[in-house]
Amino acid sequence: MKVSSFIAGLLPLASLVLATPGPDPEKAATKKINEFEKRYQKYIEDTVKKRKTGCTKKNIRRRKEWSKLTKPERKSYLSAIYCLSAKPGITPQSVIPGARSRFDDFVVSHIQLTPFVHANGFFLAYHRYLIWLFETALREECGYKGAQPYWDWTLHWQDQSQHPVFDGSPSSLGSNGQYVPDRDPITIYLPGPRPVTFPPATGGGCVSGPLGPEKFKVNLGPIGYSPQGPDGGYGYNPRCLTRDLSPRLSQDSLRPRNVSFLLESESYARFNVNLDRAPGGNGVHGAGHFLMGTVQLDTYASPSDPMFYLHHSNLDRVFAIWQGQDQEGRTGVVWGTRTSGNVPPSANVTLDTPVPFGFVSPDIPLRELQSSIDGPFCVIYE
Ligand SMILES: [Cu+2]
Repeated sequence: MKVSSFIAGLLPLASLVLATPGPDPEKAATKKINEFEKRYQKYIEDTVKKRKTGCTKKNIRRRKEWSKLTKPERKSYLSAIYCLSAKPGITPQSVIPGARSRFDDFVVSHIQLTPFVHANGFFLAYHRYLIWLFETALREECGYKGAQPYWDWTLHWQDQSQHPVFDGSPSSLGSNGQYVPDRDPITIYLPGPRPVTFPPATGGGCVSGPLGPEKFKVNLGPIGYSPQGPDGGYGYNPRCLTRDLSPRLSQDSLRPRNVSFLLESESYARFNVNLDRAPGGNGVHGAGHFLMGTVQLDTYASPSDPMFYLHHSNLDRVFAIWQGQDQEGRTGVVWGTRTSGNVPPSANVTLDTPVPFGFVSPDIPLRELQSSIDGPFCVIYE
């Protein structure tokens, strides 16, 4: 080889080595998120510290990231999930014949209300209160002492199977599903937008660990894709919990940059739109469901996997952080209509519009479900 061509061959390599590394955009986004989070936490702590009644420093529920819980705390959350799944529910079998437990009552609320509480004016308030009700049931009916944990998608955005919540150990919420080859893609039918198709990913079968087939069952659905379960997915369809983790969906939509993009939304309307739509991918809401595959692709019965509550708590956390940048200006604001994706078209919501919950709670006016430390709520995300 001639010396000149040898040097020419090295040039691209040299330019790689010599290029000064630019700032890592994900690190910069994480820093931004942390700043937003600190400002929010300071606001909440300062506010509840001054209060003598209502939501105070004493009774506030401190929600933590799953990996920040001690192993005994994680196991006590699991025990409460088992307890709720073993308790009789309040859903009339004449209405939803497949519901079998208190755990299923919350799945039923979501099934019945899916066409009215997504991509619309009720979305954030409905899910905020559903989590609160679920957490309250774990505490008051199953002796759970802690708060609802959350799953910060950005910690392992490159590969969620690395998150301790999915490691399949006795202190996890189960593993990825066992790999099942040669599966068909799943096409989901959402109320509102066009159908979306998801190719099979890295799992597809039953999870192992604490939510494995011998310890936990999914009773309802599928409803949002075919083949549906018996009675259109409302019938009794006991089966193992499955998952199908997709690193690609996570990498596309759950990077720190996606979260900082959402937190930078300048209006409530923008924040709502950005939850479900982001440049280059899905919004963080959809992506968090979709990347888990199978059960989480069924919009209706998605609370059948306890991960639903960890995902939605993190979404609620991002909402609370966004509100905490300007609590006065960002509570008491409304946007959107009463139907999912406004299909069929419906009236705009107002602060007086009752938010529906089905059997798990009476309807509650939207104005009472606005702030994470007023009305029924008393929560801080640590
Ligand atoms: Cu939902």
